Amino acid sequence: MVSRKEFIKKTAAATLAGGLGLELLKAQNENLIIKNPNSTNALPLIISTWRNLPANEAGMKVLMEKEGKALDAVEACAKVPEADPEETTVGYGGAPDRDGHVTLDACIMDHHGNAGSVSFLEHIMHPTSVARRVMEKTPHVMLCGEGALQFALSEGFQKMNLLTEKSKKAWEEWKINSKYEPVINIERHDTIGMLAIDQSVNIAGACSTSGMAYKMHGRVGDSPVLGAGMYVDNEVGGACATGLGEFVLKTLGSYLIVELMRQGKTPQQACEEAIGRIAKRYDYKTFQVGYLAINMKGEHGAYSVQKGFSYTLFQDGQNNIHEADYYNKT
Ligand code: SD4
Repeated sequence: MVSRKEFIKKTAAATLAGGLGLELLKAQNENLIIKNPNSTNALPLIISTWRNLPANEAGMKVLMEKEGKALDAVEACAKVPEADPEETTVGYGGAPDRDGHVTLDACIMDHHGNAGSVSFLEHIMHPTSVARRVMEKTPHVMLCGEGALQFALSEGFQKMNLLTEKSKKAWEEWKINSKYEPVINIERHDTIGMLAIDQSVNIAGACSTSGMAYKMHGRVGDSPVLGAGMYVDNEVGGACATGLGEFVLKTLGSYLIVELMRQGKTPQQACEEAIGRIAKRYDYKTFQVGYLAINMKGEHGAYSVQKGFSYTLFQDGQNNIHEADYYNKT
C-alpha cells in the first residue's frame, strides 16, 4: 500500500517531470529514483568531467538524501578535487601561474537561473563554495581577484597557501626553461565541470579549476564564465566544458549546447555540433576541448576535439567512467 504522503510525493515528482512519461521507482535505499521506462535514464543523476568517482559519490550522497538538492550536490562534488593536493588543476595543489601564484576560477548555477562565480581567486581552497556565496549573498554574478578574496574572508573562508611542495617543485622545474607554452594536456585534466538533476527534477551545475599550468598572471579561462564553462536551464538541460578555455570562451560552448538542445537536438548531437563549430573555425589539431551535456529526461552526451576525454556518470545506482567519442579521427 502506498501511503498518502508517499503518493503525494510521487505525484508531485511526476508533475514536475512534466510530460516525459516518467515512471517512478523506489531505489534500494528507499529513496526515490525516477525512471524513464523507455531507456536506461534515471534521475537523480550526476555527471562530471574526467575521472571523478569519489567526487560523484559525494554528489550522489546528497541527491539520495530526502529532498537532496542538485545545487548542494554539485557543490559537494566540486569540494572533493578542490581539497585533494594530488589534483594539480583544481583547488589546493593546483599548478600555479608562471609567477608562482595559484589562481582559481569557478562558477555555479541553479535551476532558477541564479548564478555566481569567482575568477583569479587566490588562497581559498573551495572557490565553488565562494561562487555560491556570491550568488546567494550579493547582487552580483562574478567577483574577481582581490575583491573575491576579501569577500571570501568576510564570509568566513580560511586563507591558506594553495601551493603544495609537489606543485612548487614542478613549477621550479618548468622555470629552468620558462618556455611560455601553456599547453593543456590532451589526455589528462582534472578541471571539474559537473551537472546534476535531483529527485524534484531540478538541475544545477558547477565548474572549478586552477586553469592552465604556468599561465600568464591574471589569465582567466572559461570555467568561471557562465555560458562558456557551464550553463543550465531547467526547461532544457545543462552543459559544461573542459580543455583549452580560450576556445570555449570564443564559442560560448555551454550556452550554445543548451540552445541547441532547446531546438530539439539530443545532448550528444548538441555536443558534437559545438565541437564542430570549434573545428570549423580554428586549427583544432593542437588542443583539446571536451563537452558534457544532459537534458531533463536524464539523457547525456559527451564529445571532444581529441581522443582521450573521459567523464564520470553516476546514474541508476552505477558510478562509471566512460570514454567520449571525438572529432579528430585522423
Ligand atoms: C581553462 N578550461 O582554464 C580550463 C582548463 C581545463 O582541464 O579544463 N583543464 O582553460
